[in-house]
Amino acid sequence: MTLRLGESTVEHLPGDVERPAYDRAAMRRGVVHLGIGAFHRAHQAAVFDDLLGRGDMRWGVRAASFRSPATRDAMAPQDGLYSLVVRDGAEERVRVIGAVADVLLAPENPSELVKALAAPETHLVTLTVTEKGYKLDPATGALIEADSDLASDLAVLHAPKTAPGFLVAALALRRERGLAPFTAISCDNLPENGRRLEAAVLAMAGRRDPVLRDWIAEKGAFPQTMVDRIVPATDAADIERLAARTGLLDRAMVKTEPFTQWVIEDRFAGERPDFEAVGVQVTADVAPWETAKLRLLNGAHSGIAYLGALAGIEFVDRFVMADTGSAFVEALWDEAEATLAPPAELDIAAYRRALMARFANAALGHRTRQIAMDGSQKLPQRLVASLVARQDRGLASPMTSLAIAAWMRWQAGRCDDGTRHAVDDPLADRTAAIWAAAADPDDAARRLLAIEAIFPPALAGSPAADEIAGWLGELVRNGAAATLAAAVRDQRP
Ligand code: CS2
Repeated sequence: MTLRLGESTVEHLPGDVERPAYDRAAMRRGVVHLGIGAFHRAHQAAVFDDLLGRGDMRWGVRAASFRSPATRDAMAPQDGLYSLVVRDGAEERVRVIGAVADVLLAPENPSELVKALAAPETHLVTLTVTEKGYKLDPATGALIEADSDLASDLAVLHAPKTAPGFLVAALALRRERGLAPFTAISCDNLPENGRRLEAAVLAMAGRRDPVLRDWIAEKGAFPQTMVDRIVPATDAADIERLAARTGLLDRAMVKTEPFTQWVIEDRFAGERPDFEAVGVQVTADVAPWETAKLRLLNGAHSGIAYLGALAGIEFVDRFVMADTGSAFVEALWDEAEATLAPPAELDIAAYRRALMARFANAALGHRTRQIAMDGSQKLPQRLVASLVARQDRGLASPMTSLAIAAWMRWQAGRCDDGTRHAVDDPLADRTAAIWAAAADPDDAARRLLAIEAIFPPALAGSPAADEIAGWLGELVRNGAAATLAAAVRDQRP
């Protein structure tokens, strides 16, 4: 039987595997992370590990899961240790990360998590709770009161259920105890993620106690961030391959690319690490970075996800290795780029070249279906924003429209070869009902465009709406592969 990675076995690892060079027993726990998935383990946790490695022992992480016990159950027997496997083509580097002290399961013991958040040594709270975890209506920015977890947190907060609920409960406790608030750092791919988190927390706190609300507004800090690293879901083959290489079983490993970027707005409520020393950019204005990343990287990702998954292309690298795939991505980027005001330090041409190479990293195994989930939450900032900005200037957006139409087709639950797939999206029931009621693809497109949480009302009846409806008809009639090929051909001069 293969031994499990953990404190007592880490010394058995082969010499080329990096491991924590600091004394984990001396690690304090200055960070609480909400939503420990693969992304956190490959991104922020690696940064805190770097800080610990430099001898600043304040930045160990207590992490929490909101739903499944899977991560806790994988990490607890490993004393929180896990491998970060960085793949670049044929090269692979393995590094054991020691920054995660423990993992709490929020629904199992909510008061333990509130206690951790309210602890005097907690200075930073980082969040990766996905777009839907903020419980805000994307169109209005108001709390989604129909959400049952949110309604429960608005009624009583002794056992919170939502991320904003936990933050408010803990901030109330900190205020009672005379402690400063922590800095709450949203690391989700949302525009103005810090403002949104702040809005959710203030709205909830205001219902409970206006004095608490004002205290948070005055003393709290919710910096904006841009986070970037491609982190495909780990599968059983990855775990076996790593065990064969290291001799130890690691059920919490994550695989990723060499590239990593974290830009944080310079806005902190109290103590913070020397982020700059470990490559994090701390800056006055994150928005231009965020917008460029959302519209270029994530916009292309979503287009690739829906067109690729419909056409039966399993991986992102397979999609961009085909001429039609890379031509589509370049044309989509031309459309998006025209809507950006990038920071002076960001060379968009170089960024696009690097991005295409990142997408083409065949060692990652990044599944189009992984990216396809939660489209209703992702589309507005990734694709619709560019489309609307272009329409305002009288510009057509054929590739952006095609990507949006492919999302619509995906929501129907059938791939081009006729196989059915589950639509993993908070609005899946609504979009399925639209497809069931629609007379034809044109009608389906019009009804889907009327979902105000995704599309601004001004889009209805516009030339862009006609273009989307036209593409949807073609996708249904001819399939994604043929539609994509024709679209790219028509683009060429
Ligand atoms: C992806 C992102 O799954 C998705 O929606 O577009 O997770 C993407 O890989 C990251 O934002 C890269 O930084």
